[in-house]
Amino acid sequence: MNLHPLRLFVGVVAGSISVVAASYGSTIALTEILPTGVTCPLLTAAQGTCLNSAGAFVTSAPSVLAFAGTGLSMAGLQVEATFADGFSQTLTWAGTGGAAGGVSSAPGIHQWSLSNAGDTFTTDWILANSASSSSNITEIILSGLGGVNGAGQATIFDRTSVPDTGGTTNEQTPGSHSGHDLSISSGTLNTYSLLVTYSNVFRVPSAVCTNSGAGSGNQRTTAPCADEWATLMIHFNSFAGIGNFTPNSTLSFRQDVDNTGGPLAGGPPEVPDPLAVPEPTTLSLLAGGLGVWGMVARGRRRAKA
Ligand SMILES: [Ca+2]
Repeated sequence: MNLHPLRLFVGVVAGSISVVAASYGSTIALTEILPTGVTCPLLTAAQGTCLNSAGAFVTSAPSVLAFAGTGLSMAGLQVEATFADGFSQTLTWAGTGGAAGGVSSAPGIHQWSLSNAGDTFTTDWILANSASSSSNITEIILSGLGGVNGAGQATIFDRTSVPDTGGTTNEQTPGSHSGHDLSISSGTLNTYSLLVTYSNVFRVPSAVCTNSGAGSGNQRTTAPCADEWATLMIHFNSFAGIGNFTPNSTLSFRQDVDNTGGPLAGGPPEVPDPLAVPEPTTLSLLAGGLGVWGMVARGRRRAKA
């Protein structure tokens, strides 16, 4: 099962998206995906674009408990790396001492790591594809849906508010304070071309969005406020440029995270299975009249598998 159908969106949005110039000649395109029926905010050019998809969903927790997430507090975060040769690996974030944390895979021909050593609002993430790797990294997906830290808190990604004046001004989701969109700080290549996608939007029970700053009229005013997200995808090689994240290279970037008061609830919409097999007890009750039909249905399921 693939919890991250974001790859499907890469080709869809690449043609119509606004691209923001980043440092070192690189470009970043920011996109957010809201569930069908949740109205997209009117984003500024710097904030990127928004689209709706039935595959996206709303996640929730009782509160945003900590707005100063660190490498340590992100324990439990799921990080999936995909390589150009088709290899894919998902690792669970863990603390590595002090305020630092990360994921790292050393053996084999797909050696990579992602880490952050402090407060994510002010401290860079560092992505590395080792010189021992034999393939480019094409995509990194980070998801707070997979787990929680030792205090039972999940990790979510807080986007930049407009205007981003700090503190609680324009914080949107209550308790989140200002966030920070993914931005490139430095890298060993000078023409990274990133498509950054935020999906599976987060909300707290309160319907209020805190929009106190001037110029905030383009934000959503009721939850989900669309500044906090459970899933972040970084896709390489979306536009002109070197693109793919080659072996023996690093990328330093900034992205703010917060921690929630409890695990994330919510998930992909349930799709009814028209050939679902009844529970055994139900099946026995129906055996007289519908038993033959049930056996036919099961046979069809086996045939599809
Ligand atoms: Ca915020």
